[in-house]
Amino acid sequence: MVIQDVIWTIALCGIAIVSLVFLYILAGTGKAADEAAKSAAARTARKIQGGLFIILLLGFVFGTWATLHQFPIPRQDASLQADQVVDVTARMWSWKFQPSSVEAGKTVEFRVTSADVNHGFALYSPDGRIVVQTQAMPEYTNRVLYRFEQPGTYVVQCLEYCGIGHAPMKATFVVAAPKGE
Ligand SMILES: [Cu+2]
Repeated sequence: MVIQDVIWTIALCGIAIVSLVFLYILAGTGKAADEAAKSAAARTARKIQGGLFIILLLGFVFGTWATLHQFPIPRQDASLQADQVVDVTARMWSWKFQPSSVEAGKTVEFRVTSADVNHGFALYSPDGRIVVQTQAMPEYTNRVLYRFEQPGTYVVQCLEYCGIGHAPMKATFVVAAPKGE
């Protein structure tokens, strides 16, 4: 079980416990109010409240599942089996790539880490769109898989404020045209 699965399970158990406590309180307060008021209007209001709560709850559960069940970051413990691997090291205030260019049309695994503080690794395509983004963290390697379709000179920019040299912490990264087979 990887850390993401553990956190996911804990979060789901937490949501379940909070929901049960909510339902318990809702049921208890509803009964007391009903007995005190003895009115049909109070009962109807309680039913509407309960119904709305269940609809909201189901909506949140479904929304969470639908948006998170395909976690967008690859498993960090499995081999990504990329055609090319680039080691990225961030430090105040520069980037180091090993190697410094890749070939378009083949998968690339970026292994991103930091030699000092947290940095944000963002790779912009020649037309200015972010195509790869992850955190550069000290003593940890984040892995991202990407396949470049468009050759050209890409720009790397730090997206996590890291001191006086943060804004100019840029570099270029070359994606070469595919070599003929
Ligand atoms: Cu920075």
